[in-house]
Amino acid sequence: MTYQALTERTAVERLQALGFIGQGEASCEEIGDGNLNLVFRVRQGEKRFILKQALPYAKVVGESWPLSLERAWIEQAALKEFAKFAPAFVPHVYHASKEEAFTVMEDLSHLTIVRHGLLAGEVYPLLAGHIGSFLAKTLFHTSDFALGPVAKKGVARTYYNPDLCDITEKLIFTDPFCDAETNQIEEGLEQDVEAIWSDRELRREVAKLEALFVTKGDALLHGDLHTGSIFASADETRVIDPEFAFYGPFGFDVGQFMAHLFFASSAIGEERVRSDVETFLATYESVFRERWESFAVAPFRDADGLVDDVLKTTLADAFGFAGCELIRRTIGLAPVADLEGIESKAERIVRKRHALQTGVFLIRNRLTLDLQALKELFAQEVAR
Ligand code: SR1
Ligand code: MG
Repeated sequence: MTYQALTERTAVERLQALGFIGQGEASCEEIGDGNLNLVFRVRQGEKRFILKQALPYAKVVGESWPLSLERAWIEQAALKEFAKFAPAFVPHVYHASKEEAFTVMEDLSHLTIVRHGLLAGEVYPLLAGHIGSFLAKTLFHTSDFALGPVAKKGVARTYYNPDLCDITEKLIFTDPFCDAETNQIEEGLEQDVEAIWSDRELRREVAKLEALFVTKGDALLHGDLHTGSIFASADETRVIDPEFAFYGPFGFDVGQFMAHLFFASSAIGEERVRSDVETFLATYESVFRERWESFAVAPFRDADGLVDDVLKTTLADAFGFAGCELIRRTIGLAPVADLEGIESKAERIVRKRHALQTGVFLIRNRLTLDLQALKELFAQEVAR
């Protein structure tokens, strides 16, 4: 079947033709609230499915920004790859069509998108540890350290994802640091933004981070791991939407998730964010070390101290990537509800300014920061 954007009617027809549901009545709703895809939730009696289809352009911008449909295939492949090492943390994939760029997967509507849940006052006590564990397992097991260089290259070739990487390169590392059309700068932040744009040293550090992003193929990344890409409840966590998956630096997903924990401070407070960041990083480190001890291949496993060096570099890179993400979500194309939803203009500007300042601080100080220094930074914030 050739590609056509599905409708609520044709989404049901596809599931019937594939035998997932019968010919009788079924309900279907398009529930996609992301920037790029159509998402249909189909129900028939006890049966429930999600059918997600890629659009050939960026929905958030319109047809003027064409995008490859290949990303749907990459997304389902990444979900299956992650399921090999962390099955409890991803939805089950039932079927995928390369031609029609859709995937049929498990309906997770018993859970809530974490960003929405946090803003509504929900608490996810296990989230930070779960994501630390998910990342440590999937990043380690898709890396050279677990697979060896030949097998790793065999896996990596599925994840050639230039269009989606290009979005990240532009929207995270380029546009927010110059006067680009995609930027969305709230009135009142002009001076803060000018200061960022005119800081040549900062731009050099950001260019180093972009160079890492484009050249360092450590492991299979999710590529867009923000709190809108995670479903959770008090005891369950599932990562969705890895359409930006590609082989990139260990620190990228770690930094993205950390940045979105920082954004959550407007909803859950700095104290809670501080403890979540600590749990997240500590879990990442301990699970990565466990995996290394049991599964690292020669010659890496025989190099004393190598795992310490890898973890140290990951953390420094993660701080830098978190800094870039904080800045781009504050003044770039894809803002976050954590900031935009703050009703008082004065409070919103304070929060946005703080996000920009924290972003700059993390980029500049990434090589010397450690967990202790980060805790001190948060302690100052709490005392503010
Ligand atoms: C044009 S897409 C804008 C953003 O939405 C996605 O979720 C990614 O974060 C991307 O940068
Ligand atoms: Mg997404």
